[in-house]
Amino acid sequence: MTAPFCVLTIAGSDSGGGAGIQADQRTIRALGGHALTAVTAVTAQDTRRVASWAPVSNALIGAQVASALAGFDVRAIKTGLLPGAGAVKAVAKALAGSKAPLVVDPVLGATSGTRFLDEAGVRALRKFLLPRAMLVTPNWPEAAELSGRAVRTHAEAAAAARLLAADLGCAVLVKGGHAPRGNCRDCLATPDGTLTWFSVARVATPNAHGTGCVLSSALASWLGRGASVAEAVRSSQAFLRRGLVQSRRLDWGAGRGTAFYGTR
Ligand code: PXL
Repeated sequence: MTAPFCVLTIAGSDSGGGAGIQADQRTIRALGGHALTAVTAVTAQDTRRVASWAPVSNALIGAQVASALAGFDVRAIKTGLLPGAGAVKAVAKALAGSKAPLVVDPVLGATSGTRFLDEAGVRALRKFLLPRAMLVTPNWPEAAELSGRAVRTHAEAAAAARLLAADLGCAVLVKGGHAPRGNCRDCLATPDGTLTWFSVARVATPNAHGTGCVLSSALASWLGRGASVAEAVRSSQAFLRRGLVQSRRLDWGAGRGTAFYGTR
């Protein structure tokens, strides 16, 4: 008898199955784990836009996390969409008793435009959740908002990563997918000031919905198995790239299809 390898995702539901909880569940399963889920919000969306969404109550978010931690051997945790400062605080409080590695994907909004976390929420994230994280994974716009500095070049991404890592006391991976061209270059900064670049050939695809969700779930899965942060980044970047290659020819009509369809 072997125990299932449980990874908890605390994130929003994407009714289109592309990003959020659904992408997390596919990713965690593909990497051999069992996904426990704490749903933080429900979105109604297709490949083009978020038509409507609503937060789950802070109490129910906290209760889902508490049940996961009380009833299962949670080996790693990731957070994605958190719908406000109250949700951030509820999650931080519920996680207080757990020592499992935590990956925070600081989702501020959807690429299609909808904003999920307001400014008070960002402040709460910085204050209550990021100090507990092992790794935080902002993209360029998120790194800019978290650091209060412009991030429009790889040099600025590196500066923001360094600043945030020192400030927050956790590892910071500033993802390079928003760069206008060239390889996808992700920049990892650790609190001691070390900077490491992880570069991978960019995949030209319309199907890039949920890339951040897949990456952070893969990172949590690897960290839960004892990988170092650098090893987890290397493996997760490669995993995401394979997913993008495999899903690139799928025709979802207009809009953006899922980054990880779940094939091998
Ligand atoms: O990729 C950001 C994101 C996270 N979580 C949910 C989303 C999205 C983007 O649309 O819908 C539920």
